[in-house]
Amino acid sequence: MTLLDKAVTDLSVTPNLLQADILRHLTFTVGKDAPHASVHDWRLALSHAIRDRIVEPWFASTRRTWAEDRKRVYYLSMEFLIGRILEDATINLGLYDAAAEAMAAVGVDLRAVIDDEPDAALGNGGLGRLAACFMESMATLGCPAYGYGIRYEHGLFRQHFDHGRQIETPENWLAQAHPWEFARPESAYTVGFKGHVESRDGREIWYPQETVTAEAFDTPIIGWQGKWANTLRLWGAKGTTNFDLERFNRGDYTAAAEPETLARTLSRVLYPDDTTYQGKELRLKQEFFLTSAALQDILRRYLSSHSDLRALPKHVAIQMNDTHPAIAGPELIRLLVDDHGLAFDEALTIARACLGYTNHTLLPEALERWATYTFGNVLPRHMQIVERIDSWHRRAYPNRPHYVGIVKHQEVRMGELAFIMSHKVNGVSALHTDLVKQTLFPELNRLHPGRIINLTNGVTPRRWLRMANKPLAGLITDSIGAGWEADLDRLRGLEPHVEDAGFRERFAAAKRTNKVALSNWIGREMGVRVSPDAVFDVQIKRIHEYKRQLLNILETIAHWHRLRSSPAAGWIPRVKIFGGKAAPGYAVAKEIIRLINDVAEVVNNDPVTGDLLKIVYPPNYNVSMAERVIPAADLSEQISTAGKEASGTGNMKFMMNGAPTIGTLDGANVEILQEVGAENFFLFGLTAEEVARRREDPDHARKAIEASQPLMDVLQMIAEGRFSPDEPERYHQLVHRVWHHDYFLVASDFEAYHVAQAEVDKAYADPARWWRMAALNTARSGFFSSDRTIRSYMDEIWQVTSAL
Ligand code: B1H
Repeated sequence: MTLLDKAVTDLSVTPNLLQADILRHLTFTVGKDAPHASVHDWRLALSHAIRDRIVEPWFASTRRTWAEDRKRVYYLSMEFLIGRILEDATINLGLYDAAAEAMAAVGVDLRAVIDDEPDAALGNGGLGRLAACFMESMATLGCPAYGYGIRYEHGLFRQHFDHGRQIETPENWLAQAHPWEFARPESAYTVGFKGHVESRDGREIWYPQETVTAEAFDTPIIGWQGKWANTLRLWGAKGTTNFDLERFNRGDYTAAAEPETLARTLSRVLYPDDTTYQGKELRLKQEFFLTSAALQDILRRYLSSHSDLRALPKHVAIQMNDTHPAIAGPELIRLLVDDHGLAFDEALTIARACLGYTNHTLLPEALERWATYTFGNVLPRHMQIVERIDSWHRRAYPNRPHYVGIVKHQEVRMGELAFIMSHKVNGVSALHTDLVKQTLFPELNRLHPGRIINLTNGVTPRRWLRMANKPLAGLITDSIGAGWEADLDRLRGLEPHVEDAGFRERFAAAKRTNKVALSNWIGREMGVRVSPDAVFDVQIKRIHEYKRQLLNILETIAHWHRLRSSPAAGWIPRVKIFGGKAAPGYAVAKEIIRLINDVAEVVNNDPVTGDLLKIVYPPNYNVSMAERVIPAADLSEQISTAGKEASGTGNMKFMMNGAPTIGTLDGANVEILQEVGAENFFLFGLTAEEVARRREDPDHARKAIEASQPLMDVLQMIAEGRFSPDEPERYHQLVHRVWHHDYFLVASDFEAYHVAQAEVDKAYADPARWWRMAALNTARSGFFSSDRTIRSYMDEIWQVTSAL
């Protein structure tokens, strides 16, 4: 029996053993006596008992990778939006029932323990959550991998509402003990900034002016059924030297601590921007901090068992999650040339063979470009290397249609840098990848045909179905047997069942269980009573103009207006659920938040419409809220302006959980529509091509508004202060923008959306039709497992095989 097999069989522990371990940890790790232990104490004790069971498969995986000299994947990302760990780890180890029993035996409710864990919110939205799903899939598939990120002391800000307005407060997830990580102070690297470069004997020597130490913190990531575990290694920044004792002794206490404080700012807080980029020096430093520490660690590990750096690409695949770690190209070259004495061209070839770049957005405001002044100041040696890469590329590909380059108009363009330094570049949905080829990198694509490939995103079904939706997961297993969690295409086996009225009733009952639980939570948290008989219509994601929460709320107002004019017309009740944060500096997005809250206040207190329409916007949307809301959703709002949402991943989670989409032909919606069939999807709106054409008419918004009486009425009501009676002019600018600066085509898509929403009501009124649709969404969601995505990365980019 191999160690790995032993580790797996050891998982079949009895609750009694687990219970003994929990008590042992409560006593000796947490230092609490059971009669006085709080839920928090029990959570720490249980987490340690579960972590103990991860450590063996984790070691076994690492040992196996060394013993077999396997190629490793390194996933570099500025964000890992992990959420909670305890429940996911417990389920992947197959210990959920044992844990529930063990906790019950000591009089504690496992659910309360699980809900006590703060989210690890080290990310903004889709890009960070994708990295977390990928980590779980790589562990499930036995792909030897490390995630590299930053251990932010403060993750994404907490949101609350004050009279409808978003207020941000710092998040402090490390205020409580964090039981999942192992500090590795012995794995530390020096990272430099600024200073100058000297040439000596044909060699360049960088003398940084500032240095910080990157210290490793490791969190094991356990895959499905505990067969494999990988490491998420997050870097914390600290001062290179201890604090200045001389100054301290002189009584200059603040100055003595200053270098330390400055160093720590590097891992202090996550930038709260999602798809907008600001050219802040600290951000550039964070990006280099992560990348340099990761690459030094990768080379150290490689050189501990190999000597020939030219063979690096056979053993190392490095994936850049967007351009945020794109400094990896120049940094790898620098390490190979300056520290290990390779020739520039050789280093360049090695780096390109190791690196891959995933593009996540076309939005011009998200494309990283650094002023050469800032870049050259913070990273003088890298500036030289970037220039050299640029001139190499120009010489190697002289046949280009017109000038393409990395440095242009005194800016370093990170997209071009990442592209040129990678052997593969990928988009995240079929439509997005086409647009990357045609609009973002047309010249580079012609120079390097075949380099751009598509790898449509996916999400992990363990967290997003098995864990978050136990009623539906149970029904699936009852219907098609166990094992679908690691082979999601097997959900197709549900298709024959959808014709069975009994199955549809059970499917509806699972959904209802989730809706009742969500209603109770909404009642407790927000003091609003919502009926589980209503259609739960959900839009949860970052607040952004292109995602068009505004379109949703305008249509909601139109719907309310119609309900009021004939409240007895046999309407289907609706609950409109919103969730999401706006970047703190994004004024327009914050205005949309306030409008939604203002409309909710009026609509929820309208005795005429009563239960027919409720609007709820629970504050502080995060991963754990998504886990509550998505399983209870009837309708998934995916209504971005076509061509703007690179993929979307929330859309896939709703589909898996049996919520049909109302959506545009954007991002992965296109593929969802293809998989599920047009009769199970509420499609509306302009296509990406039509959007581009429509914008050429400078009068598009006015024409659309004048052609739609409902939209005219809605804008009129808002402008009159119907939802802001204390300040009637509050939304004048917003209304003005819809009329005159409607870049995201809210007006042009309004009527089509309104019609699609009416079709939703019609479908819901026919339970056989609705539950067939809902169940087919689940049955046909197999393609959207992140296991499928990761298998493609392994085959098409990383050239690595599973160790299982
Ligand atoms: C996505 C980002 C992003 N695309 C800049 N780009 C950031 C850009 O901190 N920054 O500066 C942070 C995030 N995030 C999202 O990626 C896309 O909008 C989604 O459509 C996509 O599903 C997701 C994962 O691919």
